Amino acid sequence: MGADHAAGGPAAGIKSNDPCWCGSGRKYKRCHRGMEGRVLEGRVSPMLTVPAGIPPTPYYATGVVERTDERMVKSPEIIAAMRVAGRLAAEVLAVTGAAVAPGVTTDELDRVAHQAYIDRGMFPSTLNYHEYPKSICTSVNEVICHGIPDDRPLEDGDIVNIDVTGYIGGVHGDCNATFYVGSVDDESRRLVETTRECRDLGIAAVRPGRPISDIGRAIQQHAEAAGYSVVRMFVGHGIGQQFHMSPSVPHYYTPDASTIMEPGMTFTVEPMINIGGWREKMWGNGWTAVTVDGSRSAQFEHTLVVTEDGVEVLTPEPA
Ligand code: EYL
Ligand code: CO
Ligand code: CO
Repeated sequence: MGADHAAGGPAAGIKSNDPCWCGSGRKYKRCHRGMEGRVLEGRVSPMLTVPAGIPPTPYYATGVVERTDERMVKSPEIIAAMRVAGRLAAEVLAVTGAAVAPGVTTDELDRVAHQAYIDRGMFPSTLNYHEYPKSICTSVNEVICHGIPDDRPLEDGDIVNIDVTGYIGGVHGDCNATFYVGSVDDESRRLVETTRECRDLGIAAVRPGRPISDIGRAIQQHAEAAGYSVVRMFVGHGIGQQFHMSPSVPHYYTPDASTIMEPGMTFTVEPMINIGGWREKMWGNGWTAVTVDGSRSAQFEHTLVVTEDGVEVLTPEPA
């Protein structure tokens, strides 16, 4: 749509039933109305390589992910390895976030992150995961998640989520944060800060002996009190030797999330919060989700472990 036809934008005074300015032959209301200002799919550069000395993920060579019988409750040895992977992933996130600026493309952010993983001996977990082509996800404005880094330069006023997952010592560490590009409007800033609070309130609800549904209840309560909605299609996930596994961690309340939290369980909390409605649609690339209504969406993520008396964040922000 659109980019395949005429360049430019709507003439002043164009009406819903007028032919669209783009030359598609469709009515404006069935074509570009409401699409102005939205993020467009860009060009994706070739997959980067990783030096041979860094042990790859089990799926890197084929793009096919084999399930194993990994337990939700990890051994002390695995938790120790996840502490290392989590700390290093958080460093990669901070290094990449520091490169965010107007005019920088999301592909450039991917190259910064890719080198930061390598510098720390990590393999980028997303690389060829189900054939995903990049080392991070970059989700701009109304992109909810799984934005693929491309040639779109960041614009002053954008918000961009950077999602980092790295593999080292046989385990994954997964974290993300939303960053401001230049000067961002007050409503977008309120969205981003509320979303960070949602993540942290969800984490604060983690306690052994309680159901996972406590997490989504805390998040949904805070998001809706602020006038926002919680994305339903994407959830937090168990993590360890596998990137994604049980349990599923919804960010809204559902009695289905009845798994009781136990010391040693490791999973992510990664709420996606929208200014408008919670509904998503997928881009033609099959990976990227955007809000149906074009409203902005923000996200923050940590990997954590349930402890005897609460929770330990495995992806702490570097001091
Ligand atoms: C790859 C594979 C469809 C990621 C996460 C990259 C995306 C869409 C198929 C979850 C699931 C990151 O970081 C994640 N969660 O925090 N798939 C992911 N992909 C991908
Ligand atoms: Co992630
Ligand atoms: Co995740």
